[in-house]
Amino acid sequence: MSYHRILTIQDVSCVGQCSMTVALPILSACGQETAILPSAVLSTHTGGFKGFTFRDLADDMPGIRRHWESEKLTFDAIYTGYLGGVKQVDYTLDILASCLAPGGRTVVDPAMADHGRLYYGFDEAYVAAMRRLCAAADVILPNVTEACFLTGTEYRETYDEAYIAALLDRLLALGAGAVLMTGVGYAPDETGVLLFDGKTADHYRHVRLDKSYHGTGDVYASAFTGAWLSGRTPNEAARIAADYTVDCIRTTMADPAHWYGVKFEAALPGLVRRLNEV
Ligand code: PXL
Repeated sequence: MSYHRILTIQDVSCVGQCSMTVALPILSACGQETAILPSAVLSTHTGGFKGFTFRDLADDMPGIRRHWESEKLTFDAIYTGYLGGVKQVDYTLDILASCLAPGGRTVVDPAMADHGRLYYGFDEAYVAAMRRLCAAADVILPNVTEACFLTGTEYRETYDEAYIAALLDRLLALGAGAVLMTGVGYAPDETGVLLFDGKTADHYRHVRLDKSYHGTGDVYASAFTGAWLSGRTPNEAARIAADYTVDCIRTTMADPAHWYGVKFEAALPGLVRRLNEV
């Protein structure tokens, strides 16, 4: 397994099993050195808790970048998730420009929407900023809702292959190297992930469990990034991450009181075993 230094930039939701509290343990379990840059600190995530706090850390980001530049610190990959505001997105673009090692990889999860709606606090200006960030990425990981916002496409609950193909073309036209779309399924009991690089489209279909949780996109993007950087091809990493995410959801469904995130920890040993298989 190869060892790389990954920087992940996203918020810290102190409670809620999403963003940084998911990315750091998963990337570490994938055997990767993980550096973090928190873009904001929230007491909880915004999906279901009332009255959460939000500390914007955008103004710390340029100073952190300048220090890393002076120390000549660079990263083999930079993986971004929920950022929290337009300023954070623009400062993230500066960090990509100056802190990515030559040949380094950029993974952007435009975590901002689900089920046809933007998350609390986001607006069209944030969507426009996220388009700019996606343009700088090697791989972007939108769900269908995010794909619609990014491309100005009408959101549909049910769709056919032509609708997804049009979304993929429009997403790639934003400028990313490849699109790994999540939550793509054409039947009620199936979902999947679809990797498209402009030439080939690889749709990995799997069971759709009848429960949706916050943070599963973060679990998926973290496992994909970790598996890819540990030496798997993007196609293999996409499948490994999908199977892991299904495992996390299945584990969580056994505990109906656990509503705010997925119990990704219990499934980690299985992910590590899979990555150690040759
Ligand atoms: O990616 C999910 C996520 C991350 N961070 C915060 C969120 C959410 C989803 O709602 O609110 C703060």
